[in-house]
Amino acid sequence: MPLRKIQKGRIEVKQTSDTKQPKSKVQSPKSATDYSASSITVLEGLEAVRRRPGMYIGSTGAVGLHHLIWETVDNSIDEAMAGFAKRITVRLLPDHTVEVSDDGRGIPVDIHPKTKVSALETVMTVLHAGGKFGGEDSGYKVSGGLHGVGASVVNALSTYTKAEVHRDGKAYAQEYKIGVPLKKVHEIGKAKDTGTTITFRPDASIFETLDFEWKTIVDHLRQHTYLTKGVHMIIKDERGPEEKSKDLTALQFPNPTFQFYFEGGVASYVRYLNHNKETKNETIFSVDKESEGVRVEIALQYSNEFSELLFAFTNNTHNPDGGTHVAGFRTALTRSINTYARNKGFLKEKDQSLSGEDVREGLTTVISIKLREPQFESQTKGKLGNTEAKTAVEAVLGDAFLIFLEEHPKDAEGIVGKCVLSAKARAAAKMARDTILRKGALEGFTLPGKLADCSSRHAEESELYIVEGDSAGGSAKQGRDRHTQAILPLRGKVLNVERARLDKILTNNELKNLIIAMGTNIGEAFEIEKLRYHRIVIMTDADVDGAHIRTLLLTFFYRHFPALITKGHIYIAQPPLYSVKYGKSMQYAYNDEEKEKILAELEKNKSVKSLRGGANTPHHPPAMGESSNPPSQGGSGGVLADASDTDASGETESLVIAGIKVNIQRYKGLGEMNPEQLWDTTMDPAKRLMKIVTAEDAEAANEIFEILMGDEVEPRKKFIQTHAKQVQNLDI
Ligand code: 0RA
Repeated sequence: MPLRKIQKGRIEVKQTSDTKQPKSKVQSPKSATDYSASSITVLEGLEAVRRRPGMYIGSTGAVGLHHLIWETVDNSIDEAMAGFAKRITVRLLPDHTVEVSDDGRGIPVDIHPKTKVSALETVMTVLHAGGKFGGEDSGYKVSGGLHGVGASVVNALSTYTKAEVHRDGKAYAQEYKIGVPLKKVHEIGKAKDTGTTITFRPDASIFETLDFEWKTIVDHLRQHTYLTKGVHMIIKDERGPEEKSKDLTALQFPNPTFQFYFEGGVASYVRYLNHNKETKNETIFSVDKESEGVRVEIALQYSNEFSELLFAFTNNTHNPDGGTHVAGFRTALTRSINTYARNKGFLKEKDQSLSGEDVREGLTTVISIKLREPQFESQTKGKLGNTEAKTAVEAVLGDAFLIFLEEHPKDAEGIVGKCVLSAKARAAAKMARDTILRKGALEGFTLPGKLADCSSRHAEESELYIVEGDSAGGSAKQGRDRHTQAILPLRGKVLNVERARLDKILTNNELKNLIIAMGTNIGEAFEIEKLRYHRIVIMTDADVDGAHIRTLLLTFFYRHFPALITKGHIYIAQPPLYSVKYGKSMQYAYNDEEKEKILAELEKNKSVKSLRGGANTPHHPPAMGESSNPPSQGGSGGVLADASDTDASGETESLVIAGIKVNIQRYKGLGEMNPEQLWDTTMDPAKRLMKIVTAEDAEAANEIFEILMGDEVEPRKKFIQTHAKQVQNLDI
């Protein structure tokens, strides 16, 4: 199961008691049109939005702020889905202003019969005007059906908005101040093209921040471009230098213009998701069809992975918990592969069939459906509930996939061959597992002999340190808090689990010990309630081997214990890289920067006294007299060398500041620290720094694991070369 992608741009309707009260009320500006009864409703609507912005855009924080862009772009995407817009351009302008334009038909400007004002004005000022306005026969049948809903909300929450429409050879415009038109819609010139441009500046009295994040925008729009085949998405960062330099994510992308265009839609998305994998069917299967008023787009491709990767969307909103469309997909997939496999003689025995699990192994799928009235099981839209979605997806996929298999015999062979192999392997693994389980190998009572368990029986306060090597394990055992900290030393390289099946893992002693120590069991037998330690800490050396073992362990958790990651149980210890000894005092540095800082401080102060207190590091240095000698090189900890006679072997560096010798020791391994030092710098809960392992972005995490762990050598090499520095702080 892939970890879920946390959707940043999802509307979450929640109580908004914490939202800022707008400073300014909606008032009709003096220059505005004379308002009739209907404009009072308009003002009331705008007031409602400003009073409870959270109800409309989820929050008034950064997520809500970005929602303004999503809402605006969604309208242009609808126009693209209706077949009219081909290009959508999003520009970040100075002064926290955003411009979204498209080359669609342009929002109509003629007088709306009901409101007696221009249709454009209605779309921009009346809550929920868009959907009704579009109507059944406006060419929006299979769109989200929400056309224009967001425009008035964006307008109400902006101090300035401008709508410009090109239509019928003319250019029209209207400007607004916190949602209220400054003038009637008026002609501003001629136009050869058609389209709509909305410019807005969010209201600082509504939002906690006005800072847009380049990466968030690029990622969101990339995904939406995949879901809208044939649309060109252009994103430009034209903010002022100050705003731009505040956005750290923009600095990562030196190019301030992004262009996305995906001819294949969801098929392009699948190609992107699989780009580092070895695939089974070269031709990506894809279908785009309507059934029962539901538009169904599906693309899929098999790789030689073991896990499944599936992204499902309804009306362009990600549904991390799946729902009826996913259920329909699975039913049809299993059925059509079985039908094909049986007909072509892939299944030898008469009653043999492939299970859902067999046909999903190594499968990458994107499902995107559009329907009129989506119903979700939760307000966060995590899970789709419409039953017609199941029927529609089942019908569309069942037919199309069988035809695909018939028409692409080579791809079909790759797919069915992989499924049959999965079934065989699954049966073998089950047998092996059953045998092992029967033998009680994973039962909780036979805790591994190498585990130095803690005395506490309360999982909430218990920690398991996975330590690289027996010697570091020894230091950790002596230095730990026995009541709450357990130590499990691991010897040698952990099995590369990316490619390993469950049965192999269960015969690997190191991993078996770990699973038994954790108490949760694995695979179908996994029970998180049985977890014996709420914090599992990976503690490896600060060298290449350490980084490798850490990555292997992370892969192991990611592949086989994703719940431990999502529930925040996995941590990475942060041992220091250097000790800097100066006279009788010592400080630890956790990276090169810190070391330089400490040395700079020494230079500046030229006094031993000023060193004490350790303001340079987030950790407190040990008190005077307490294990302040650096350990001997390569020693197993415990034997202390006198700092004054260390040699210049490259592990220590000596310099003289203000007549006093400064010794810098680089810790290559945890084993070089004695138990007290290890406790002091890395394990003491009161002082230590630990990294929590999160998997916020399934796609990104998955990709890194694949690059680092997969079969392909080239991408791995490239990744390690480009990220050599950051890999030390791999935080997935
Ligand atoms: C309703 C009807 C028509 C166009 C639109 C809405 C429209 C809305 C937006 C919002 C952003 N871009 C847009 N482009 C178009 C057209 C009706 C017609 O011309 O027949």
